[in-house]
Amino acid sequence: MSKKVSLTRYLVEQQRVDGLIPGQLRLLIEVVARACKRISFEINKGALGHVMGSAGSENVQGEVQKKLDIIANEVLIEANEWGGHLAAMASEEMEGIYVVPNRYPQGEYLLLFDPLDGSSNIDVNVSIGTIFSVLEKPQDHPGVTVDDFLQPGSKQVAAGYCIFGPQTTLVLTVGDGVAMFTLDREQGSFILVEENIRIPEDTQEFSINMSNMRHWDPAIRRYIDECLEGADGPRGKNFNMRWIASMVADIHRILCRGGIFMYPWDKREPQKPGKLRLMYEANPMGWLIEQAGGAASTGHQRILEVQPSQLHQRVSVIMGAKNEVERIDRYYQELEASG
Ligand code: P6P
Repeated sequence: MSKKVSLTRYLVEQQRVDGLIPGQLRLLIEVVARACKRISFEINKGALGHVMGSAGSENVQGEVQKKLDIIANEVLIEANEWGGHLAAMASEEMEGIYVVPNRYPQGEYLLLFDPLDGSSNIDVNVSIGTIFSVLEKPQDHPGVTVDDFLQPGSKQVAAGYCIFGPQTTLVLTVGDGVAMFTLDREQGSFILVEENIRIPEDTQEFSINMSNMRHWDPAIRRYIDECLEGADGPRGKNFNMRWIASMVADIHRILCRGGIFMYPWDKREPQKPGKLRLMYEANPMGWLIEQAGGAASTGHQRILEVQPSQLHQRVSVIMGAKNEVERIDRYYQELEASG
């Protein structure tokens, strides 16, 4: 019977090995994991828990909020505000930052999250997830403002997601590879199931919303056309396509079996760089993908090097198999060179 390594034991042992997880960060990760467990239980109630459907309100993005969006946001805020490990939080569901109230001690970390990504899938019982990213609060001034959050993804000290599907699985990096923990519902704890996850540098499976094809940039159109030409075309191999329309589920598949995920800029809203959010979707997912040996690009630069100017800014997302991402980057460069 192989020993069961809990999330707590993994974090303590990692701390001994590489010192990447100071006490406050370990507490933060464990609190986020406990909040994800609570969110999982709420989701699993489904219609029996009266948590399905719309909340009748809109979020800062102008999107209809699902009841579970709001529940997940509240669970994460309430779980994290009193522990003394955080200075402030930012969420897709809140316009401004949430500064830890004065009645609680302030910590040195900033937590950002999409409390429930893919929520359009809630009512049809498709996997959804919580995405989180951790930054250090700048120590050169007292207090905390939204500007303290505007750090590139390369400054993250922890990132991960919890996917709520057939299993509830937490996926985490602190900069020393990617590990996966599945919730043992009998014990109520997350148990290590995989570590040192690696994404193959090549793939035959792409993930994109094909209904947007007529709106794509020519570089993306060239890449997908070549994939569709299959073995008879320039790629010399056939491709499969998957699109779950839940970023957490699509990225989880790539971490488990490889592939490339794209939500690129398109001309439907040309003033927006993309649909997905930089700070609490692309940055955490991009770091996980890189830590697993993949690449994460906007088509023009490494996602983790984008200097944020706004908390909820969007970004073009191309991430997964390293050689495929680099191919698409080349197609963008060739397009620009051709004017
Ligand atoms: P579309 C979910 O709403 C989300 O933000 C991501 O999780 C997902 O990848 C994308 O939007 C799906 O967008 O346009 O295909 O519905």
